[in-house]
Amino acid sequence: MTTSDADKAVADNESPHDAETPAGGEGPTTEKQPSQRAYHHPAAGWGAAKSVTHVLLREHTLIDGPRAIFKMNHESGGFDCPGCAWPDDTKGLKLDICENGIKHVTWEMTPKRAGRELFAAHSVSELATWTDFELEDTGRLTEPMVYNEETDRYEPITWKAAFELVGSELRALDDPNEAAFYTSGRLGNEATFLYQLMAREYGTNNLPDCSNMCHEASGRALQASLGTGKGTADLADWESADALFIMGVNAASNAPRMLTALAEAYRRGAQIVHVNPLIEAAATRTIVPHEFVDMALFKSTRTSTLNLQVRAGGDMALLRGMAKAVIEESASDPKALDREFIDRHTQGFEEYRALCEATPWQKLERQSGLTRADILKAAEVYSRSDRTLISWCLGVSQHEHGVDTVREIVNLLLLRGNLGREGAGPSPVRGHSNVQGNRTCGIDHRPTPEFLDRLADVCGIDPPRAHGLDTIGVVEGMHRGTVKVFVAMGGNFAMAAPDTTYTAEGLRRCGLTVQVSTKLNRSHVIHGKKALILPCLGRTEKDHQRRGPQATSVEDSMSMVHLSLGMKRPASPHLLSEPAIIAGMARAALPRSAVPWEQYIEDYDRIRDTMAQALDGFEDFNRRVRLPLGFRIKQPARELVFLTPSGRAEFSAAVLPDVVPRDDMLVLQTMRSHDQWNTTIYSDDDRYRGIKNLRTLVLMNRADMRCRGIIPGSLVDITATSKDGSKRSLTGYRALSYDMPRGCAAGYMPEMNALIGAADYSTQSDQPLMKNVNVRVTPSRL
Ligand SMILES: Nc1nc2c(c(=O)[nH]1)N[C@H]1C(S)=C(S)[C@@H](COP(=O)(O)OP(=O)(O)OC[C@H]3O[C@@H](n4cnc5c(=O)[nH]c(N)nc54)[C@H](O)[C@@H]3O)O[C@H]1N2
Ligand SMILES: Nc1nc2c(c(=O)[nH]1)N[C@H]1C(S)=C(S)[C@@H](COP(=O)(O)OP(=O)(O)OC[C@H]3O[C@@H](n4cnc5c(=O)[nH]c(N)nc54)[C@H](O)[C@@H]3O)O[C@H]1N2
Ligand SMILES: [Mo]
Repeated sequence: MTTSDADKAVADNESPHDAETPAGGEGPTTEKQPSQRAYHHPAAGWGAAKSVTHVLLREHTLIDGPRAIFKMNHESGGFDCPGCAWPDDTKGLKLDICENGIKHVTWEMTPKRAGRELFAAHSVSELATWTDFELEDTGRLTEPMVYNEETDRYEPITWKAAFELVGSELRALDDPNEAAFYTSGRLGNEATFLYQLMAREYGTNNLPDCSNMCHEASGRALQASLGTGKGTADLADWESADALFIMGVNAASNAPRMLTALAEAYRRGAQIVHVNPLIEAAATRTIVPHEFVDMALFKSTRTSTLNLQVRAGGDMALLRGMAKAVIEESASDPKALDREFIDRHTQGFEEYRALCEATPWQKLERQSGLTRADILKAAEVYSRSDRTLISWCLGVSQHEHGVDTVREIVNLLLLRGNLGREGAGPSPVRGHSNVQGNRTCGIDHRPTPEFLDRLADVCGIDPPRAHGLDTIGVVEGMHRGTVKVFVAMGGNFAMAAPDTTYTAEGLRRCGLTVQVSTKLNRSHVIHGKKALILPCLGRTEKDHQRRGPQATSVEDSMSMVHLSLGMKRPASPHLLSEPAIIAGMARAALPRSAVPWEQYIEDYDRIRDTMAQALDGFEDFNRRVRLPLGFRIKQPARELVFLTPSGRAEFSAAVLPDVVPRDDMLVLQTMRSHDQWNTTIYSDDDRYRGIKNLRTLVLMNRADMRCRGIIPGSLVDITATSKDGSKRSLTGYRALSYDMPRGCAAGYMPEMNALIGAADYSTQSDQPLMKNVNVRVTPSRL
């Protein structure tokens, strides 16, 4: 069961966009015909190897590329793969690399340069007409640039003058809360610590980050249930679990190294249940990337024992159904529940049990989109397993009731004591390679009083106590005129945030926008009245400071912290490191600062010494981070210490939401293709889903197409209805039939952010509803 329209080439190639709605996000312009053809090969393996060679050739990095790759993720030295947050092998990593990590690294190492000549030759209005692929394809940024309104061009500026511009604009604000400091999850821990310190010494907690769009729901749910914002399982647990539930993640594309863990799990006889409206490549078979013998023999391993195609947002009903089945089973078999664990370590079980018992099967079937028999199959896998691990990503978190669903995951785990022991526990797959470290090191618009007290003590600052703005809040603030200066440490806010037009208007209303970046993107050409581009070193590059070469640390999805050391010559001699750029801005904005910014930059060990005092779990940071595999941040919930109000793990008892779409609506999810990294699009192909030369598409169930009079491969218009009743459309998208439950639809981010209204965020997590867009799809009026 994969794509149904095998071998079908689709005709026509008209311009896909509604003139009024700038979509952006496009991949390369192509004359090639779009096509859809079922993908029958195992994930990773030779398809991946071929694709890697293609990328290395295109980027002319055949020599440097492989050398860098062999340095990646090494236990002694080397840099951390910026591709994703999957942890490195606990046994000492040899060559667990993946196609997409390699693509990501070579993208940074491109020999192309976006220097001053580029900006002299093209006005910003002209650059704004380029596709996102074309913008990034200009190569690495080389020196600081400032926008000149008169010439409508970016022009070179010295670092000193650039910092002074940031400083004077920040000093001129009436209220520090008129500034916002965005982080994309690439930023290393040391820079992260300095960044939040600067914002807080300056006087604001306005620290929006990409996590607001990603795992905010997971963090809040785990905090409420277990008193920790993170998962408790580590890679060793993945290696010893005997049942793994993989929910709402496209692992073969977005966390490819998980394939290795899944193949190993299959070989040792573990059960692997994938829960996803789509059967993604990781739910089939793989050839483990570093097993060269298997590659040579085309020997693949299965990575799934059961696939459950839930309806969009139907996960919570499935989980509750499983809990109901386990509770029902306990009537005849008391061992079905771990009563001792429940009694000793949890709170709220009776209420949860009553809720499960009171929820009728019929409702669970309708809301999950699965049959009772399917739910019971999953429950049986769970009941028979001694060690269960549940993993999830955006398919769970980017929903209205993401927090309740993650709490339901924990509820289910608690029933059988799947916490605080080997092979068990919750294990969210994080996104950006250091997004988890960003939170640990202080990027949080809702910091706790304890965190701020300690920061004040250690750093001698007086941080503000009021909560700050998150991503949604910042865009709204820009519109109201209450956010005037926007600083972005990496990322591509203009494309990543929902409601593309509204976000763009917001950015344009700012007095100053500052983008610290490696490559040109949409957020540089949609800017405030004044605008700066500050180019920084990438993670692969050498960072030389006064006291020698510097490494920075990162934290992976499973709380392991280790050092990352760049080894390539910087793309330009004028680049500064991210810590140095932050220190430069901070010094200019805070001339009387209590923080020794210059000393910190001379030697990052000094930043780490301060972090060791200011942050929980970072004791003896400089020594421990130099251990061969780094160190694991202590995880109280893992030790069955729960920092919750009751001091126990707390069952939640949330009402099951109604997720069935009304009338002729569909629930649209916006996802990544195989060939993109968030807003960076490498090509218009999506190999594992069998799609070529097409991004302006919507995948639908064939029956849903038929009853709307839509012919597979034809053009359609998509109209979304926002929570506030406003409507947004994309026209001329191509509808393809795909194996997924009725009522669901899927297309690509970031293009489809144009459909998501500013009001469309979860009331539980304030997370934009990126997997939960209510749309009507109709034959195109084009
Ligand atoms: N190569 C590569 N790697 C990446 C990224 C990248 O862009 N490219 N991005 C990184 C980042 S920042 C992140 S956050 C992660 C994102 O990793 P993913 O979460 O895999 O990201 P998406 O592509 O949005 O895919 C969402 C998945 O959830 C499924 N899904 C959608 N709705 C539902 C639902 O209601 N229930 C269930 N059970 N499943 C659902 C979709 O079918 C899809 O498989 O990946 C990280 N790694
Ligand atoms: N509709 C929809 N929208 C989504 C999502 C979705 O699933 N659907 N997913 C959301 C998620 S999970 C996330 S994480 C966000 C991603 O949001 P962001 O993190 O804001 O976006 P990215 O595309 O990852 O950022 C890419 C840019 O980062 C810069 N960059 C790359 N490396 C470095 C570096 O080392 N340092 C610095 N300073 N800059 C660097 C480059 O200039 C590049 O253009 O998007 C969100 N948006
Ligand atoms: Mo993310």
